[in-house]
Amino acid sequence: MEDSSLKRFGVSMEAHLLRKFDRLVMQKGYVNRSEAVRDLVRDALVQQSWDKEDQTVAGSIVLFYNHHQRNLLDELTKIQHDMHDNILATTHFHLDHSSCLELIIVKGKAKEIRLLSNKLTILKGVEYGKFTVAPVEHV
Ligand code: NI
Repeated sequence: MEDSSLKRFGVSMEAHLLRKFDRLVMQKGYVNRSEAVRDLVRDALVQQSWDKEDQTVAGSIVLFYNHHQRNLLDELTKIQHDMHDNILATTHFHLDHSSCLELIIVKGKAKEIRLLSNKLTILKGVEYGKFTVAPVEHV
């Protein structure tokens, strides 16, 4: 059984860093600093832990790309078909004449999902790729 009782601890940081942190707390709509710190810690733990273990994760891969790039659409399709077991959904948005945004919802073993994300984001023509997953089990 996890101990979920609240414990207090002191944190020291430079005044300018604290000012920036307080701005972040406000912008993100946290009730207070504690809530923001808890969120940051959870996030850091997820990032630190999920890729080391053979656990099931779920999340999204967001890709921005130029669809005029030669072979890119074929490559994107081929990779996703090769790993269809790990892909729950793919949604494509045409942003303007040449830019596309693709949202891929993924689920599977952390290692496999990481591989899938790497294969997609390194493709020539993919200008930006953002990969966000969390373990399916409670952290
Ligand atoms: Ni498009």
